[in-house]
Amino acid sequence: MASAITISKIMNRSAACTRVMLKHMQSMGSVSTSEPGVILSQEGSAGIILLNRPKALNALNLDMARTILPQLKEWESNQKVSLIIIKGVGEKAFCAGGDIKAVAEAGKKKHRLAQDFFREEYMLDYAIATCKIPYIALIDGITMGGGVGLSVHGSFRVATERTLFAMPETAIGLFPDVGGGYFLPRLQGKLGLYLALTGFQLKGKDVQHAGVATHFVESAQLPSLEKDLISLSSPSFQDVADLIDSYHSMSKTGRTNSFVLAEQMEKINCLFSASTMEEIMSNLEKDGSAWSQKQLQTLRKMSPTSLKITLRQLQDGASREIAASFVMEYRMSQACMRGHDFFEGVRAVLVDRDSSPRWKPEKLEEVTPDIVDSHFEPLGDLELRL
Ligand code: QUE
Repeated sequence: MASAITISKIMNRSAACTRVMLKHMQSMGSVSTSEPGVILSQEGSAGIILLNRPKALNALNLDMARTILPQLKEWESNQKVSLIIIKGVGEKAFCAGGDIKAVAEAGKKKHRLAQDFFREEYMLDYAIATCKIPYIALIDGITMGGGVGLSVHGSFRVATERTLFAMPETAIGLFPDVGGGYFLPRLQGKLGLYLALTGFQLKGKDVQHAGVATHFVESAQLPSLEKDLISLSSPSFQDVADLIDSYHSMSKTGRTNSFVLAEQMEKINCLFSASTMEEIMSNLEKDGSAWSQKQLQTLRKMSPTSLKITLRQLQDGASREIAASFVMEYRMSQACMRGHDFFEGVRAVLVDRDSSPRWKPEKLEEVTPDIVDSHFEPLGDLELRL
């Protein structure tokens, strides 16, 4: 009897232990829960990627990237699959970013996840950018950071009235990665740099005005669009474009509205065309308008190191091929893992949520050219190879 109690106690304890371990491993993204983070399926001639972490706003983790990449490659060479659709579960988000909290935890402990996550995320983004068949991202809801990487490089990006776009990484001591160095400097004028430095959010139709989305369709029409896409037989890029165009033309939302930043574009192009962060700040100070004051307030909250490396990233990325841009960003990501601000930014914004990060260095002037350069140094054996 006594021994039975002991055994049951031990068994209980070991079950509790297993539960704790499992929970820990799940939080590290190394074990899949019963509910998969991403669901891959094939319907008609369409490969469908469904991001399935609604409670985490469908944020991308390493498991999801590892599941999607080989399937994307397989569909690309599969004669029976002629297009790929990616979407998110739930009404709130397409994909709110990467699972940055897990990456920060891993980075602090020098765990491999901090190397692997960025590498495999960028490999996936690059595969999307070079996908040989039409890739259609239905960005219905929050689309930030990592979610932008899963959509903006695809051939078709459909925004809805619920789309909320941002590259907010300078607020967490990071930089607008996932190919931001490539796509942001290719938006009109200095818009991309403005979005990158300030994390400004674009909504709905404006996401298409900016060129982040190729089309705008009301969210209520998406199920019908999806059905029609799936029904296309051996469609070309042009067939897909024609179909999405027809939905786009049917949309009544904001057809006459102008771009939310239309009135500011002249100032953005002028004040953000300086070649250093200090000059951009002094341009805004000299301009002195209410709008410029507001931008200064925003920029002063961001990591000074992030601001400077982001400026350099977009300056360099403007003349790079997309592959070279990802290689550069991987170097930057690993430099951020060696530094201070990323961990502090994640603490302040995502963990403690006190919105009071203490950046090091604290002032733009203290971020020396050597510090900036150190974010762009090659990584030897650890380089991203595409
Ligand atoms: C700035 C950011 C991110 C952010 C918030 C910021 C970011 C990111 C997330 C995020 C959101 C939802 C999640 C998650 C992460 O929030 O990059 O795991 O479920 O990924 O102010 O850069």
